[in-house]
Amino acid sequence: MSPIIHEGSLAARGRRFAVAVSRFNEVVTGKLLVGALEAFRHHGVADDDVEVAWTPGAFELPLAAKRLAESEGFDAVVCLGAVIRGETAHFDYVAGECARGIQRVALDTGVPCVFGVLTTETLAQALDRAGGEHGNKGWEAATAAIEMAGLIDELPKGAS
Ligand code: INI
Repeated sequence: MSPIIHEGSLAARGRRFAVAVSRFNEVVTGKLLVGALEAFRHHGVADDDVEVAWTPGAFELPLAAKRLAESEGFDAVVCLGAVIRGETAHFDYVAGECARGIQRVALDTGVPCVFGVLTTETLAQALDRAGGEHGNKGWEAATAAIEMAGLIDELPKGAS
C-alpha cells in the first residue's frame, strides 16, 4: 500500500499572483521584485496575471496582503521586504509583526501568502540575498507561491 502524495506543480500558466512589496530599503526590495517577476515569467505566468502593490515598509505588508488575498483575484500573494537590524532599534517589532501578520493572513483567508522578507544584520547581507552571491529570495518566494497555489488546489477542501 502506498500513501497518496499531494504536491504543488510549478506549471503556473493561467494562474494569477499578487506581490506586495515594501518601499523601505528599495535598493534591496526592487531587486527582490525583479527576481520574483522573472520567476513568474520563467514558470509561464503572463505579465497581465501579476499585480504589484507597494507599501511604505515591511510593517504594512500584512494589511496589503490581506486586501489582495480577500479580493479572490489571486492564487497566492508574495510579500517582499527588507528589514535590516543595523538601521533600526525596532527591528524585532517590524520583522516579527510582519512575519506574524503575513502568516495570519494566509491562515485566515486560505490563500497562500509567502514570506519573502529579508531580515538581516547589514545592507550587504541583504544585497547578497537580492540577486547577489546568495541568490535572489524574491525568485524563491515567487517559486514558493507557485508551488503553494498548486498544492492548495490539490488538497482536500474543507471549511477554513
Ligand atoms: N521597514 C522596513 O521594511 N525595513 C526596515 O529596515 C525598517 N526600519 O529599519 O525601520 C522599516 N521601518 C518602517 C516600518 O516598516 C513602517 O513602515 C513604519 O514603522 C510605519 O508604520
